[in-house]
Order: sequence, then C-alpha cells, then structure tokens
Amino acid sequence: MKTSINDFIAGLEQRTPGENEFHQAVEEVIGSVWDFYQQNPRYQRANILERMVEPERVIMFRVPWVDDQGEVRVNRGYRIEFNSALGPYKGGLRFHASVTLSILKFLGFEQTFKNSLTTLPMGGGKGGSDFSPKGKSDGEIMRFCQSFMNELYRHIGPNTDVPAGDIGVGGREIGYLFGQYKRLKNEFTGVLTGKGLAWGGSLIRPEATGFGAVYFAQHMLKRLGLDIEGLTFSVSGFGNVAWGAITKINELGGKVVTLSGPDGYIYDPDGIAGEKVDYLLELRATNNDIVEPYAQEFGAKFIPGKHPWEVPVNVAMPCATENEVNLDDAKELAKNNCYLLAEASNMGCTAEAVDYLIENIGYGPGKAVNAGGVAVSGLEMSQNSMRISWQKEEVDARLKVIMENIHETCVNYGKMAGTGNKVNYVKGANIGGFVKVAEAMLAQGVV
Ligand code: 2IT
Repeated sequence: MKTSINDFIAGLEQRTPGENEFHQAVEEVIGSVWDFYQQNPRYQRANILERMVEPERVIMFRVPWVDDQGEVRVNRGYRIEFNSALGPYKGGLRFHASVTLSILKFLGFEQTFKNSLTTLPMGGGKGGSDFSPKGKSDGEIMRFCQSFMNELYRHIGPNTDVPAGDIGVGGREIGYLFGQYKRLKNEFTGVLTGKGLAWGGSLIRPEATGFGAVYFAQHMLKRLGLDIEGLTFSVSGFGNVAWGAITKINELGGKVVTLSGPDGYIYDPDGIAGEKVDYLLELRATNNDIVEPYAQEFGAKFIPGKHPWEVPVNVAMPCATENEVNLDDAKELAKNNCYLLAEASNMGCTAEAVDYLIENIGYGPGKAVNAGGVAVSGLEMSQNSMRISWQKEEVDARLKVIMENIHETCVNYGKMAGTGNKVNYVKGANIGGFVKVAEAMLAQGVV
C-alpha cells in the first residue's frame, strides 16, 4: 500500500481526533523513519507503521476512593499496552491532573522505541491517572493506589506488563501498588519496578534516569571535544529525574544553576550542590508542588511563572514535563551560546523547538537521553527473575554501557549528510528504535 506522509498523518488525526500530544509524538517518528520505510518494501507490505501507531490494547477504568473528609472521589485510570513485539509491556504510571488518553498514548508510543534502544527485552506501555497527589495525605494516596490496583491487577504480571513510576509515582506509590497486587494475587513477583531495596528493588533505579541522561550528555559533549568539568547547566523540574541529574553533574565537576516547578524557577549562581540537593527531597515530600521555598531557605533568586531557559548556560537539561521548551526558548539558548540541550524529560521540547535545536545547537531527544531509567527497570526485572540483587557498581556499570550503546546507535543512524561531523539524534534514535521493533513484528506475523 503506497501512501504519502501527509496522508498517513491525516488518517491518524481522523482516527484519533483531539489527541494532539499523541499526534506530535507520531509525527516526529514518522518524519524520521519515512525514507527508510520507503526503502524497505517488506515493512510496507506488512503495514508495519499503521500497526505501530495503533496500541495493542487500551484499558480505561473508574478509580473510586474516599478522602480524609469521608467524601467519595472518582478519578480515571488508564493502562496503554502499546507494543509487545520485544517483550512484556513496560513503562511508567503517571499520576497528575494533566493526564489524558492523548498524553499516555504519546508516552506509550515513545516508550516502545525507547525500550527498543536499551537493547533489553521490553515492549512499550504507559499508564496512570488524572489523580493529583498535590496536597493529598499519605492515607489518601494509599487508598487511591489500592483502588487503582483493584482494577489494574488483572491486566498486568511479570511476563505480561510491568509498570513503574513516572511523574507523581515514586517509591511510596510503588509500595502501595505492590502491596495491593500481592494481596490480590497472593504472589510476590517482579510485577512492578522501582520497588524499595528491601523488597526486590534495584540499586541505582532512583538515580538511573538522571544518571543515564548525564552519561548521554557526556557522550554528546565528547563529540564536540568538551567535558562536563567546569560547564554550567540549567535543569528544570525538582523531582526524581532532576535530583539524579544534578547529583551526577556535581560528581563530574559541572555546576547546576537552576531548577523549577509549576510556580516558577530558581536561579542559584553558586550552584545547587550538597545539602541543597538533599533539600529537593524534602521539598518534594511536602506534596505542595512548588519550588519557591528553596529561595527562602538558601537565599537564591525565585523567578515566578517562568521556565529557566533564559539563563545563559553551557548545557540545558529539561527534567520536568512535555513541551516546556518552545521555539523562543530554543532561540534564547542558541543566542546564549548553549552547546546542547539533552532532554531528560519525555518530549520536553515542542516540534518547532526540536527542528530549531537540531539545526542550531546539539539536541538529544528524551527517548534516547532518558532511557537509563527504564533500562535499570529492565535490570531490576532481570534481578527479580534470578532472585538476586547486584551491587551498586555492577548496575551503574551496566547503565553506563547501555547509554554509550544508545549514543552509538543514534550516531550510526543519525549522521547528517554533507555536514561533516553533525548528528541528528532525533533521526538516529527513531530509526535505531524502529528497526528492532519492525523486525520483531515482521517475524511474529500479523498479530
Ligand atoms: O518514561 C520512562 O521511561 C519512565 N517513566 C520509566 C519507565 C520504567 O518502566 O521504568
């Protein structure tokens, strides 16, 4: 079946009206792989792309729970089982007021290629709820998690679908979800990753996304003849990913001067290090979702209602949520001679920002840069299956090798013709991720 890229996208939009984030994620991948796809009639004959953009299964369910005042509340739960060509569905759960079907479909779609890039046997999935943990008590969060699992448990399993954390789902939530799964199934298995260390979790998993992102940025910088030592970084967000990235940047001799929340950003020219990094954990534990208290605590500057991209730095690392870097931000970074932007978040940049960044400064897309998180989830699954736990050094060493290989894959598939040494990491990551999934789908027939 012959079709044009525009017809393909038009068809997708018609079938999935209003799913803007999902369209954005698909358009980016299709734009990268289209020529490659056209050169491979085998893929076309099997209609691989049409199948890839259709999730294998979408589960939506009611999540009723009782708040501390005794009121009955209702949220919507989701699990998108997107693609199982390479292994059990694998990907996080996001609990945030902004969660919609479109957001989870974009995340599940991206996850499929990201997981492929890790080289570990994991398919792609994503889930979550529009439940906002902001301002909720511990008891409310537990009751919500239990109710969420009362439905989810029948769809997941260590060989079927293995959820983990994402925004709003950390160690505490994984604990409550795991406890309820165990009670319902009467099974202690590796059904979730990001577990506590005492009960099946992996060392380095909490740090993995941030550490991996910095390892990836390190390889990007190396190609430019640069080293992290002595460079300044801007980071957005103040959650788990930001915390891991800041920790590793400090360890490698860089300086981080910003972090941010929904309320604005912090500018701390002295660098966010030592007790200030520990303070991030305290800030998060308050469940208020604001960063302003950091400014009072350490005498730094708080800029309300803005993102940190106007601050001149050598490297920018978005570590929060989607579309928080727009075209103007990208131009501002380039104007300030920023060397590169490495996306530790998922789809942190708008499509226009991505195009501009590729042409003007270095750009590492989330599905490559942040793959260290799910990679260590994959290592947690291996450890659970073997009923052993590896030392910190062993997990970190494996993470380093995985990130180096992902970088290598991006360079192999993403070299820009006629530019000498330049790499289009978006193209590299998308084709690199696509090939394995496509080959597995071909081999497995029309399923
Ligand atoms: O976006 C992501 O890769 C994650 N939230 C981690 C998923 C996982 O299964 O560890």
